[in-house]
Amino acid sequence: MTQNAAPLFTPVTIGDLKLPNRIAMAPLTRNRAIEPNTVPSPLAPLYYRQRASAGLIISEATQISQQGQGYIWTPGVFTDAQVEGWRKVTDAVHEDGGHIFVQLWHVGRISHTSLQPNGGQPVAPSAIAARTKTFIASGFAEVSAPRALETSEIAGIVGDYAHAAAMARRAGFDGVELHGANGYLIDQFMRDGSNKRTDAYGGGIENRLRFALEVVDAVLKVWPATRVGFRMAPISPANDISDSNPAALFGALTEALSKRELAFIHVVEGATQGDRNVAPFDWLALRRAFSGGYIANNGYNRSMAIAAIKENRADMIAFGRAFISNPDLVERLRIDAPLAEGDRATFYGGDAHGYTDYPVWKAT
Ligand code: 8OZ
Repeated sequence: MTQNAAPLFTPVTIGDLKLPNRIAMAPLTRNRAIEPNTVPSPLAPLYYRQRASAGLIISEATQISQQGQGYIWTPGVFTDAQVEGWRKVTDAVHEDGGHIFVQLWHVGRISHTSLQPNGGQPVAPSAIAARTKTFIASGFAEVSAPRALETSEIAGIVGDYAHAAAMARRAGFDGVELHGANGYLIDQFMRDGSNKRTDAYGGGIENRLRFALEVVDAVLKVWPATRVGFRMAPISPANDISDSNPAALFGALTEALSKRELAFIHVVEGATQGDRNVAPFDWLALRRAFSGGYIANNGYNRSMAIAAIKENRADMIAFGRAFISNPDLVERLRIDAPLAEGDRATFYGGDAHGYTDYPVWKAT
């Protein structure tokens, strides 16, 4: 018997936004921006419009600066041309009644000299290379060895976040999500496997959270807290990241975000795109520690999502890959229609094929 999807279709307030359902579109890297200036693809307005029935869309990860880019063809939100491209996206989503936050991203050490300003080294809290790959013009490549940021450089990066946040307002986004997950710069500062600094940004938890919270506070000068969210992946090993005590670290982070009354935390439960049970973790403790909304992500199917909302373990459920191949995922979940499989070959890079040409469900 089909499980009733009604719990997913109760309205929810996130920050000050009243959203019609509990289904969020997770950030999805699709690598279709136009180089050399990483302007959103002319296809992006249609792609996002097709998915505007999501209660909330989080955009693909979007770099805040050239230094923040780590993969070819990912969009930025720091130049006028990028803002113009994004404006077409936000207009399209709003015309169809949706809401969209931009995900602000700095990759830190997950980058390659070919993408960095003047071909320089990627930057990181410490000069420790991640054992992982990125993709560049010529295909997959080992990430380049990073250099450790000087203490005096950090304020400039915080300023880049504030600048991108202001540009996001001009682009018509409804809010911003800070990408604090998956082993990128904010996560690199937070976790002790990648942060071996001896200045005020390294050492104990308070110091390792300093960069993340300076970024949050800078963005809060540009946006009200009701329009700012934070994505974290407390136990994910994605991009070779690790920490000796994730419960303490992410508990302290969540408390600090709660004090600032952010709109939501968006939590990758388990290994990103992988095992939800990669390590034990008390997700409910994070939910309880946080004053705003809890968006749960990672490997949820229809029945898991319904149960999580019914049992009040989350306010929204973010679906990632299912949204690539099912633009009408919201309707399919409602009527329990089968989900289309995505074509991996067109996930990252390419043209309209595998991007804007997935059909909506039709009963036969
Ligand atoms: C897949 C490929 C490249 C980047 C993430 C932004 O994991 C990403 C990403 C995902 O957060």
